Amino acid sequence: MKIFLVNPYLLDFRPDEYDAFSVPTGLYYIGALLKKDGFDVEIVNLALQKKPLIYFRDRLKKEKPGIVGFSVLNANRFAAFEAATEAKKQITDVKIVFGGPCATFLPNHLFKVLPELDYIIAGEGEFTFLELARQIKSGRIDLQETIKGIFYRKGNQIVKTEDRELIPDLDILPNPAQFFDFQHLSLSRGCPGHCNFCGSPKFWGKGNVRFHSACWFVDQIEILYKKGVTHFYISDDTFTMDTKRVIEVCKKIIARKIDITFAAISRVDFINKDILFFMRKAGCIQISFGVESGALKIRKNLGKPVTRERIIKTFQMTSSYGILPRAYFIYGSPDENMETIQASCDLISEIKPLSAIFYMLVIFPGTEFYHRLERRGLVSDEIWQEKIEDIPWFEFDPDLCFEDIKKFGEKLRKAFFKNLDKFALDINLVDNSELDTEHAKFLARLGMTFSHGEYADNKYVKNWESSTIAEKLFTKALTYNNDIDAYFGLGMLFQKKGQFAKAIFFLEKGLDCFPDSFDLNICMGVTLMNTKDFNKALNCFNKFKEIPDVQQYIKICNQKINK
Ligand code: B12
Ligand code: SF4
Repeated sequence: MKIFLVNPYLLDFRPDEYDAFSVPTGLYYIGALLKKDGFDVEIVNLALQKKPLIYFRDRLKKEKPGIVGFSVLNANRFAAFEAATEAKKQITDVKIVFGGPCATFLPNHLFKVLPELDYIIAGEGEFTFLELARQIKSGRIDLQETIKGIFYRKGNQIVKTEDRELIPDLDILPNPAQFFDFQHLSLSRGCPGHCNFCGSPKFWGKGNVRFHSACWFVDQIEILYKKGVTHFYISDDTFTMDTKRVIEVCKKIIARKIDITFAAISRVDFINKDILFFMRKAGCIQISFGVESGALKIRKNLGKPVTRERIIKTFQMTSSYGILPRAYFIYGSPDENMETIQASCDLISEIKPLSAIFYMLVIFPGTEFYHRLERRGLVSDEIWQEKIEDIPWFEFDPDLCFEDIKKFGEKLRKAFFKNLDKFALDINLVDNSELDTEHAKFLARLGMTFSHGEYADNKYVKNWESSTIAEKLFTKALTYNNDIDAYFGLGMLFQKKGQFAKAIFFLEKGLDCFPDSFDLNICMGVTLMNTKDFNKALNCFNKFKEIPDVQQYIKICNQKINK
């Protein structure tokens, strides 16, 4: 039987946002288990399609799935409704199954607004979906009440079966990397935290953290690496929760010579020097921390009462190991005012994050804040009939208004961008020769974000010259190691400024170490063309004469030489 597992698109359009298109990891896990059981599974990513409904209709007509499962967040529920309706229109006896956080926390609403919906799978979905799919395939759907963890219709009623126990050992799940290619991984499920704005504790079970073994996890990375994936996002709520396990993961990545980079998410109170050292050596380039606020009162309101000292220490330690510390801040929380926002700005100056994301507090069903509003009768399922992705907290807080919220966001963003040049130039790396190569790579990569990446053209506050900062970072990188990107970055910077002698100086040094580098040779060739040294330029281009883009340079050089 064919099964479609669908990632619906978000309600609000996000141009060029990678995050908006990526398939939830859970769909790969479910897909792997179903495939192993003999089902013919297709992951359908509607978020990637320009005309999703037309695309989906074509696939339904051609492939005639027996079951269509949707991964439903509040933000993509309308797309799931639209696609589910289309599926029933094309294939009358297809079964529509919803899973994921929105489905888990809003079952009654979803059954009410979508007559086409047959089943909801609550929480962790793998074995529940497998049992359901087997029953649908065998035609024994009369036994549906025996499947733990589902909601279904019985006449006008919505029936919920017994809760399904969580999978105790995640390693019993087949490795999705054997069947699919992807970049988002998770080592664990659940989080020891209990933040009032987060749905994770209720979804995955409070205090109920489960893991993969280091071996299973690294096998997954290795399979994907061999298929060509070299950068990963580790999606665990708190990746560094189990220090011993994470160090074991890192040691295995290093021992198996898996040459990757990865970014992870963690909490400031689950970090130490040992874990940072091994994570860096294994390829970690960024850790995101939910700092949330600079005011302890607000952090307490949000349910994350970590101390200021701990936050500062963790940020300082993380950047000192050559890992980019990224801060998440929330604004518009209960009790927020200009003073608490100022406290966040002050904290930003102390922790010196090298990337920061600021978002307004929004709430979802399944979070403590949502329950508080429900208890006060301020929200109910009805609100989700509106075309909204989420609920901004300030709309229910008499002490907050939209104008204030806008000012809070602007003030925070300015506090970050205004000082970003200092944060980058103040980096104090640990003195450890074992990390010299990594330090150079870190500084060069950061330099690139200033010279060519997201900080090159900063729309918020531009009171610093990004190319000057980049130059300093590239130069500092070279004090640690001969780094290819640092040479390339300097070559590009000076070439762009028309300072060709300086560009040639750095590119020559780079080419001494990396004579076969495409980037260095092409940059050198173009710089030499600018100095009218076409013979030497030709030498650089000729190394890559089979590449179509290079042939135009070769042609120009030959014409100039023959003149
Ligand atoms: C990592 C992550 C991301 C990554 C996603 C990476 C990826 N491709 O997987 C990124 C950064 C891209 C992201 C983006 C967003 N995220 Co997010 N994200 C998470 C996070 C922290 C972990 C997700 C994860 O990997 N879980 C582990 C895997 C194994 O579980 P899973 O994918 O959920 O799947 C399991 C179950 O949910 C269920 N299931 C899921 N789908 C289906 C489908 C069927 C048919 C069935 C039967 C079962 C089922 O079974 C699966 C296996 O057990 C969660 C919080 C959390 N801990 O869950 C938030 C979370 C899911 N994100 C959330 C939000 C709001 C978003 C954004 C909308 C943010 C924004 N404003 O842009 C976007 C939407 C992106 C999109 N494309 O739709 C909310 C959703 C709340 C809600 N009720 O809707 C969460 C719960 C965090 C929170 N605030 O509480 N996110
Ligand atoms: S916000 Fe982060 S630390 Fe807090 S409960 Fe959610 S996942 Fe855990």
